[in-house]
Amino acid sequence: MTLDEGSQKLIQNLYDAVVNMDEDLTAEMSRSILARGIDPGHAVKHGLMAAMEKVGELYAADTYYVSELLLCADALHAGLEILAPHMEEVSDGGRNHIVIGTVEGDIHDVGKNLVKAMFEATGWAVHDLGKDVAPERFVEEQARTEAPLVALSALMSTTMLAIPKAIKMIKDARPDVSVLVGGAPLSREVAASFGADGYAHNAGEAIAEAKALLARVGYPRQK
Ligand code: B12
Repeated sequence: MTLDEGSQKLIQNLYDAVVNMDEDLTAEMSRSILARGIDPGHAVKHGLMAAMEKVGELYAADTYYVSELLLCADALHAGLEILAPHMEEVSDGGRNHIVIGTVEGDIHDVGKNLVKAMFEATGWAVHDLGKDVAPERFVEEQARTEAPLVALSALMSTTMLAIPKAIKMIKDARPDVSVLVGGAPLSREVAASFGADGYAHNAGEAIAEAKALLARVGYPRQK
């Protein structure tokens, strides 16, 4: 999509507002973007999500710390609340469902919440079980929602061992359900050895991986 100069400036301002932890300005820019008729999906991708990638880099470089990360995530959510309901994928009624949570024993949820926000921003119906989630809860929620995909997050080398246990319970109950995993101590190789169907290194890659998983099993509501 080609944007005029004024629209490009608005997307840049949206990006800057998130990186600068300015929740109010993020909301204001999001409203201006809608008022100007800019595609909200484009604004989410090139404004909000691009900004969170930058925030991730600043965090990795020790320029930002956890408190900054959380404030940026607040700004991201303020923007998503305004833009996401106007996205095409959300309004067409054929949403894909996903169950997500941080595994048992683990209370880290910043990364999981970013992944959740990314799914929401791209039109998925997300059933978030929160953190420190017992494996049975994943099984129950999958059965309740009939979600074809379950996503597990683990941030510690100790708690990632809860992943294979949860995968076994989920697959024992429903062998056709796909499981996507992620979190800092994991890699594609480790994920595969745990029996996961998919792995993604970050929130951006999670969407493409999820779509590929659903396409592989021919899920009917796949876009
Ligand atoms: C913030 C933080 C905390 C916060 C958590 C706040 C919260 N609400 O989440 C607090 C202070 C509470 C905390 C507590 C603890 N922490 Co801590 N914590 C961290 C820290 C500094 C950052 C984690 C984070 O938020 N990263 C930012 C997010 C954006 O990145 P991310 O989580 O990796 O997520 C991205 C990807 O991994 C991926 N992803 C994540 N989940 C998923 C899921 C799916 C499905 C997919 C596809 C992708 C995906 O996408 C995300 C976005 O791009 C890390 C150090 C570090 N550098 O990672 C330590 C760290 C994880 N913590 C650690 C420890 C040891 C603890 C404690 C045990 C400390 C203690 N002694 O009490 C407790 C844990 C208690 C428990 N039972 O869980 C260790 C773990 C070591 C290990 N064994 O592996 C680390 C690595 C610090 C260290 N170097 O020692 N912690």
